[in-house]
Amino acid sequence: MDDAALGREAWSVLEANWTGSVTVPAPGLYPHQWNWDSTFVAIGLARWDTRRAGAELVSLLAGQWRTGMVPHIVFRPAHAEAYFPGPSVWRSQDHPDSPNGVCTSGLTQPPLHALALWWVWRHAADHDTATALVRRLYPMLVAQHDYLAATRDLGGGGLAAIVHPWESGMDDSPAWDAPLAALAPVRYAYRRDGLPERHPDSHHDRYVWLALRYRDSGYDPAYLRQEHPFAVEDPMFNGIWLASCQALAELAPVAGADPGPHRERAERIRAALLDRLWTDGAFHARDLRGGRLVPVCTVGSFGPLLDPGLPAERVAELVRVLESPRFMGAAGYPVPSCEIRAQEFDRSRYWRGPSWVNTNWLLRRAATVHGLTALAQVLGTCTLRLVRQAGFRECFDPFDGSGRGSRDFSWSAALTLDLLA
Ligand code: 2M8
Repeated sequence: MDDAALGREAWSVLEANWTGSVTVPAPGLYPHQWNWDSTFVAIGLARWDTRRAGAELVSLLAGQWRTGMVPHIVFRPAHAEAYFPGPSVWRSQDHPDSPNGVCTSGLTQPPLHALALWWVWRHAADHDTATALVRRLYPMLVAQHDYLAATRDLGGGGLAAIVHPWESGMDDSPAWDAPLAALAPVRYAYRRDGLPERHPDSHHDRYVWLALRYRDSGYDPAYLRQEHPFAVEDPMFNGIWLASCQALAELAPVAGADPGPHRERAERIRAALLDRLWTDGAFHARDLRGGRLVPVCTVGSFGPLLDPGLPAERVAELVRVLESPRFMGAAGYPVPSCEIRAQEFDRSRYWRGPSWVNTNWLLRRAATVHGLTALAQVLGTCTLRLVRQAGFRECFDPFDGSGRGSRDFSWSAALTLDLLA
């Protein structure tokens, strides 16, 4: 299939998943608006349709809480309980800080929003629309970053902690196995049907149990600090936050604001990443409750590469790991979501092995900011080969490139549009 035909197919997926105000991740399985999915959709649309890229971010931020937290799901009322856990589980409307008239979850996802807004602004065909968008969204993104700094620095070292695997966007990554295993065994009555490969063992029960505990605390920051049993500093979440701080610094003058505080925060995050998460030639997640670094390396380990200011020797070490047989060197199709040599690696299970278009895009962006053009080229070309061969699937087998999970997946289509540019 030539580039033009692939681009047309990507557009038709995005059209089909567009509700008139938001793009849902995939038909059927994900009938609501998901947080980082919408940021990838905005990135993909940036060069082609400034208004719709902006609308995607605006509709997502309509779900922002008064605390600054941007929720991981913004529910569409017509499909309220079509996904579990739905609004009746999260009960956002009972909380005084939730937005009026919008039902959301109570968790967040990687803070890619400022980078996505910068991408839209930087590539916009319609410059006036993009400038107005920056002025409108800038204060909301400042509030988001302030929330992370004030409420999520549970380790006290300058990084944001995730309090649930869903917050990582890489739900059942082996990086969360040990912190989840340390939880008291739970059985929860509800289960989603039909997806045996996605939630092995009793992980899904633990996900629901963790969400309910947080909800029952009243989404209380003090509960998170003192009692919540899952708190992890993830290098991907924090690498994305750092890149978004740098993006906010670039956008600040457009909004008539001072870029200084964003630059300073980016530097603090970089220092904390190096100090707290670096070991054995790579970044590793830190389990704050277990008090240790998680040994397994995943695609999340490369998140801090998004920082152009990462010291050169660290960049070189990370790229060595990325290109080694632990990741790209032994995979036919980059980048496996877990290192291939790990016992937990599973080529067919969701975030435990398959390759994903969104993380490939992030690593291609990281390669670009470090001037690693050959690596960026390989990541772009191989990702396009995946979608050409297997379609806009949710994820892909890293050895043979066959598709896994949902079909017609929005971020796979949207980022294809960007890669074709
Ligand atoms: C997956 O996560 C949801 C929960 O948020 C799920 O498993 O049901 C992840 O791949 C996540 O990254 C993504 O945002 C979401 C929607 O595509 O699906």
